[in-house]
Amino acid sequence: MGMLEGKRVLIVGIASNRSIAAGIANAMHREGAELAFTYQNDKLKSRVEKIAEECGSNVLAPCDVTDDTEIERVFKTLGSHWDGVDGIVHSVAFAPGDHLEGDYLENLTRDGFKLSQDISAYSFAALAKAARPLMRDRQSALLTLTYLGSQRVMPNYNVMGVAKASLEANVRYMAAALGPDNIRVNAISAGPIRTLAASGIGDFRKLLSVAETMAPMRRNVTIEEVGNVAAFLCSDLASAVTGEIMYVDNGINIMGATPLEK
Ligand code: NAD
Ligand code: 0WE
Repeated sequence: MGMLEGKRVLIVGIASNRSIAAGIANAMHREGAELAFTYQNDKLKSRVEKIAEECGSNVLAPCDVTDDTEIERVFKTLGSHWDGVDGIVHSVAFAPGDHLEGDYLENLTRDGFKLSQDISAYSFAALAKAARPLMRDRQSALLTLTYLGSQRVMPNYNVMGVAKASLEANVRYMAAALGPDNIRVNAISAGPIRTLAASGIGDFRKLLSVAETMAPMRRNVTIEEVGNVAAFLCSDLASAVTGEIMYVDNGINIMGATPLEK
């Protein structure tokens, strides 16, 4: 029996079949979960539809996470299909492109800071707030995606690092608030992966090759590997795990320096 048999999970954050959320959806489908999906805008609708179909789902709703009424509507829609929700995967981040390069302060604006916090950190709590009535008292789980740039300074990650630090603190405060409702809250801190969100980044190839060299496993992570850990964290096998930031990065985060060349 799959580890998510009988679980109903909402996937937020698919933009293509390379999205981390697509790897998570596939792993969760394989493990027996019933899935629903959101898409950010009409441009992405057909791609998400295709992945939903491959996962045996036709439950789809638009959701731009900056819009409270769209968030509300998602759970109205879900409430009409399902009597409750057992999991939400939040795989969403955004900062203005010009903020993800060069000197942090030179390129920082009040609006860029606000928008990155809104989309990348607040939205996780906003989804939890709206979903709480459907998720309480059924061994449910919330999961988000973060990156090491929250804890260490990574070149060019800049304002996103600050937003991810906020997201990770959100995980802990949400875990403390929702534990009494039997809702767990965790994050996966993934190593770098080539997705749409990464394709806009100059020198991402270089970052991937540095990561491969630094990682104890000497390779980069795949969306399938992230998907497997996501399925575990949203399953009852992880029933005592909450407030946790779990690294799925082939060990990069433990290193103090790159291995010395021979
Ligand atoms: P992706 O581009 O496939 O996914 C990002 C998603 O964010 C897209 O589906 C996009 O539609 C969504 N999004 C952005 N603004 C939105 C808004 N206003 N409303 C609704 N959705 C919005 O890229 P990805 O790499 O799969 O990113 C998913 C998550 O994984 C992000 O939180 C990212 O920070 C995190 N992450 C990525 C990497 C990496 O190297 N790719 C590493 C660690 C963590
Ligand atoms: O969280 C991210 C990236 C999220 C992201 C990506 C973009 C590109 C397009 C947020 N906003 C935007 N805005 C855009 O206009 N990652 C973990 C991937 C990533 O991005 C980096 C990285 C890594 C890793 C940026 C600089 C350095 C490393």
